[in-house]
Amino acid sequence: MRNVISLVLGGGRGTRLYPLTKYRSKPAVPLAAKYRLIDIPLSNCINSGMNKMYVLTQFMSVSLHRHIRQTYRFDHFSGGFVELLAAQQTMDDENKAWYQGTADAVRKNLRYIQQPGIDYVLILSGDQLYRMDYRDLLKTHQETGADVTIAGMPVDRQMASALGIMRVGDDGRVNGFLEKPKTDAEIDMVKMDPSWIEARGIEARGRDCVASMGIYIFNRDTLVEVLSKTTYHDFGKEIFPASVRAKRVQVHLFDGYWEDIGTIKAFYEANLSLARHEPPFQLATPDAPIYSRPRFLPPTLLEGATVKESLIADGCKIGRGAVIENSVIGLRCIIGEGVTIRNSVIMGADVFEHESDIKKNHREGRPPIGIGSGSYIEGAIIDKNCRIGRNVRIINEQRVEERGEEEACVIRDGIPVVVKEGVLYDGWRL
Ligand code: ADQ
Ligand code: ADP
Repeated sequence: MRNVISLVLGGGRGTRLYPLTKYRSKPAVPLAAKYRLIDIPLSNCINSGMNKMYVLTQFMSVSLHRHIRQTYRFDHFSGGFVELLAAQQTMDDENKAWYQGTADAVRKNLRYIQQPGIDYVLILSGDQLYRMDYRDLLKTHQETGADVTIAGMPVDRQMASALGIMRVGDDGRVNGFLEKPKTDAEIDMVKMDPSWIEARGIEARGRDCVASMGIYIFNRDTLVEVLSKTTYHDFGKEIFPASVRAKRVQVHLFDGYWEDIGTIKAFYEANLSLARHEPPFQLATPDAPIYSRPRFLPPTLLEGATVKESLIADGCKIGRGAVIENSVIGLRCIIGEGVTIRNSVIMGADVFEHESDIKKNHREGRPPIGIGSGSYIEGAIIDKNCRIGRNVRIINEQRVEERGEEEACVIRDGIPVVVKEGVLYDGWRL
């Protein structure tokens, strides 16, 4: 696997996950109480023995840099590394500085993949939750003699319009690619017969489309050629539709758990699904762990709470009479007495506050970091380091879809989100 380089596409301008991306780059967004989004593709790479990794991001947040630096350390003999490649560093002129799309992001960093000894480039998304052994993908790629291999999964028509859809021949060669087909007529142009899917040992269950999972393996020279001869900005929108004739594009079928968590709603739902009884995705497996930064935190102290179907990270203190149901409670959460938290993602805090700071803030009327006693939170996301006072009520009873831009608590995709470092004073109500 030493001849493979992995590139993780760490996000465009991050608008779909805003406001979680207000103060950090997308790969640094916390996930499942103690991880960050970037841990998923990087763990998959390490577990697949592919340990030369670059993360392409628009801007480099301090928390992303710290997380990568303190987590992904390799010994001298393995040759492994994780490097951040931020758009802001490749700038030649203001406008061109941002990566204009996925292919443009890779093009601006071509020199890193042109190192000697590299034969394959694995391209991954930074905002998906799944577990895959990329060696299987590479095997399909090598056995079929493809120029590019795309991981594909069967989906139904409802999902098809949000994904790149491939028409595939009997030999697994992709002969049509349509990015996010909107109409039935468009879907019909690329749809497959469910029997084609069944013939490959996968239960079709009514699914008649094969979607690109945004996971690609390229022959290094093919990738360099395609990117240097064209000015295409995107893989899905431009490169694949244009390449299926000129190049051998192959599909590698996959039918496990896979979620794109690039929007607030998808992110919220994926987090909560992990806290459910029999979650669809296992964080704990013996062979393919998800890695994250080791921390020196005390165990969580539950003083007398009722907790059901929830993930609770280290370093929390949860007061008497608290009720926590189907929620994700991140690192260092200080939760007061009688607090109710339902169906919510609470990201936690980066620090434990000093007693003197808590007293000073109290004199000035500012609540401490954490959730004050008697508060009620349902169906919400609370970003890191928030100060939620006592008897605060956060629930979207009016079912508002979108609200606010600059407030401490906004609503996105119908989900109230308290922004990082947000302050909600005693008695605040949505
Ligand atoms: P999308 O996810 O909609 O579809 P895109 O917005 O291009 O496509 O994002 C792909 C990945 O690249 C994401 O992780 C994103 O954050 C990142 N990214 C986007 N723009 C970037 C930029 N300018 N710089 C760095 N990273 C960037 C894609 C494919 C579909 C496929 C789905 C599967 O285009 O064909 O079905 O992924 O999720
Ligand atoms: P996490 O524990 O979720 O990975 P961070 O990496 O953001 O969170 O912060 C964890 C550690 O980094 C904490 O021990 C904290 O004291 C320290 N820390 C947080 N913010 C800063 C900062 N701005 N500068 C230096 N250290 C920080």
